[in-house]
Amino acid sequence: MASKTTSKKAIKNNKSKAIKGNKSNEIKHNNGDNKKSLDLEFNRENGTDEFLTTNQGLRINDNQNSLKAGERGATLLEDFILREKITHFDHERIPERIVHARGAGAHGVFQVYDSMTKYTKAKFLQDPSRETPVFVRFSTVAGSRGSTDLARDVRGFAVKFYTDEGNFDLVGNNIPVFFIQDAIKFPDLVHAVKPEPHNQIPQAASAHDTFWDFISLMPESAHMIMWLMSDRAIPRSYRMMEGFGVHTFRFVNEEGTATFVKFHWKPLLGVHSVAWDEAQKISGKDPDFHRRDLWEAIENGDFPEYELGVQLVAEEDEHKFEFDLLDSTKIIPEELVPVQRIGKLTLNRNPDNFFAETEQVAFHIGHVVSGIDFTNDPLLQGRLFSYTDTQLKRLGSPNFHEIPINRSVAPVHNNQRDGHMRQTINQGKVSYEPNSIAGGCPFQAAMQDGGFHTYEERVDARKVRARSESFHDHFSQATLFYNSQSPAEQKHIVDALRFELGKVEIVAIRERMLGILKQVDAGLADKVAAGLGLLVPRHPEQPMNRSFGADTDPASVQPVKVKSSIEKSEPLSMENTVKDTIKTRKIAALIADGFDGDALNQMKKALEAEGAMLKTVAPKLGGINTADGKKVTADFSFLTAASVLFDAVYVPGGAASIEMLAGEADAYHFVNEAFRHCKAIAATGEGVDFVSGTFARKLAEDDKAVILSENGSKSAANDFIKAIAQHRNWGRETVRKVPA
Ligand code: HDE
Repeated sequence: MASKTTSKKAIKNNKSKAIKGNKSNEIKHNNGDNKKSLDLEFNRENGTDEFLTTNQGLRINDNQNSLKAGERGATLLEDFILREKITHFDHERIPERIVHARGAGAHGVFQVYDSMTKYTKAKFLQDPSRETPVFVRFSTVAGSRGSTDLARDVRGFAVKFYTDEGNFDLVGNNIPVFFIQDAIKFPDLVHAVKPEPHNQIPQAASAHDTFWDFISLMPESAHMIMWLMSDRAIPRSYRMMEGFGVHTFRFVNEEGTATFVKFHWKPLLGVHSVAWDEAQKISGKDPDFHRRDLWEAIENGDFPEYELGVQLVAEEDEHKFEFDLLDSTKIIPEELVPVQRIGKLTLNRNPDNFFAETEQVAFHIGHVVSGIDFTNDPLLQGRLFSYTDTQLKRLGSPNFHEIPINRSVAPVHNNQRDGHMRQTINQGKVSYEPNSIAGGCPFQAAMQDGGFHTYEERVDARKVRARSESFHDHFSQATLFYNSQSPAEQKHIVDALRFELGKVEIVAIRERMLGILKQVDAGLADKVAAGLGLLVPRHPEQPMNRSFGADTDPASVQPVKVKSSIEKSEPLSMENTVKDTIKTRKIAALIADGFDGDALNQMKKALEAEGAMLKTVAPKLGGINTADGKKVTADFSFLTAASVLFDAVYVPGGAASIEMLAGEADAYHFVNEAFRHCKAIAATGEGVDFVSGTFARKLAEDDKAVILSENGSKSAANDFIKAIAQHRNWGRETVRKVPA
């Protein structure tokens, strides 16, 4: 080990020696070659061609019978194999995340397009040829670990970048704002939304009294509520939703110049959602819908892709907006500061083991690298405390960073020692600094060696418990969001509010919420009130704002509505998203014996050429005969599939097939429900009769998403593809009603 001398030269020599000589697990984690990628090989185990053993490596001879005093006798305490197995089993669970318990993870890579050196010295944002490994975990927030994927909820979008300079975690959501402005309100918010404490009902749902009681008293949540009641809260797929860092962060460059930055993830497949009725049905038919969708896409090689976007604001422009950059209930409208797309995230590998990776991954907003720094956003500041604290509870030890999925690929050297489940075998007798015995190792790093140097923000203030007046506008961006929605999206918000408040039992809470909605948009409040059989209160209850202490005069902190400099923001509406691709979309073809095999093949080819998938659904599983006697294996039966699990439906011809389908209530329901959920429907040959028969009189002539072609022309496939790319024909909702 290091010599006892403390001369500068000796220290320098020892520095390189110390790093090279390290035999700890970090290096082994990288397969011993110090390669800077996330390589979990060392920890993998699959038992192939191996004997069954105990945890001590002893080969097990009988895994079927415990050790007994005679064949019919009592089990013996001596049975160390039984005890080891059962004990391990008894301890298999760890506490679920207090929020974001339900999730799905994936590995991938991130690559920057152009060097961001002008703004940040973060190395992973410098070199376009460099691939940085990442692990991403998507989640819902309110539900427990086994709850449905399709709850109306915010989605977590947490990304761990394993950079050469240490881990950077971008722990974001699919909604760019948050309910509250100050971290001190977070436990209240979460208590309010979680199942009610007396009976643990409802699971994974905000539609209950305590949530709306809290929200109706927290007008600062108005903007977030607009997003939560919009279709953003019921995504079609994790692959088709945006992500946001929410808070304003700082980039810092080599010169020490800081720039405010908001992070965005933009999915290349666009932002798409399902219908609320559909979401509820999916929750029953396939509660793992999003998890499965992500898994299957990656297994199929359809790697989900998102571009990293940044909105950059110079330090000197901090106060030029009508909102406060430190207020997490506000966005920076893209019209004011455009989003620059600076790199791409590709998810290309499923985890090997859900528990080891997706469950044990520990994100923390405080995991940053040099070149990325915080702001004083009071929500962000509180999060800086919470994430380490929660990992200690959940993973049970301060050594959670040593769990393979959490390990930095940059070597870790410090004087932290011991604790539960320590993996690293630290060598030598020195575990303190300064020291001379280890030659001063490990050393502090100067800034030019990548040492993290906190941005030196000027602070000159009184110590207060208060909120800045610049945080008092609670409604203008809620209104901006509502105004930016298409008519169909606005209608969905009204319906969602009617649903949620309709489930609230205490009428006073409903009324108080109407008072809040009135501040957002009087028309919106009226529509919701009509659905609830109530009137919008003329004078919303005062004071609504509870964001002040006991000694503050409520009149001095009333919420205000600042005039927004823009009235509409296009990127806020999903109407304006990517709609030129059907890549990875799942289309059902309804078939029965005697179906037109050629028509199905043609359609399949056309859809697959565009990157979509066609799956057959039949009255039974197994072989289904085409009209000319060939056999096709059905992918699903009407029992194992439902229209809510598909993006579109196609009914090929074949007289016998159609006759058989005509006797299947589920086949009718399939098409009717697809129609109700505004999906594209195509039929060729005799399939046209079937589709027409389902809601013949109700079919709008001008519905471009229903393609009927008796002779099965090629243009039918083209029109079908165009209609699927539109995602949904939401306009249908208001003109045609279908009982499904
Ligand atoms: Fe979190 N949040 N959060 N949060 N959060 C957690 O950490 C917390 C907030 C977010 O997939 C917890 O490991 C506080 C905003 C995601 O593992 C916990 C506050 C945003 C995930 C916690 C917030 C998030 C979490 C629970 C208010 C979007 C899942 C388990 C001050 C920018 C990460 C855990 C994963 C998880 C605390 C607000 C995103 C308790 C105190 C705002 C995506 O530490």
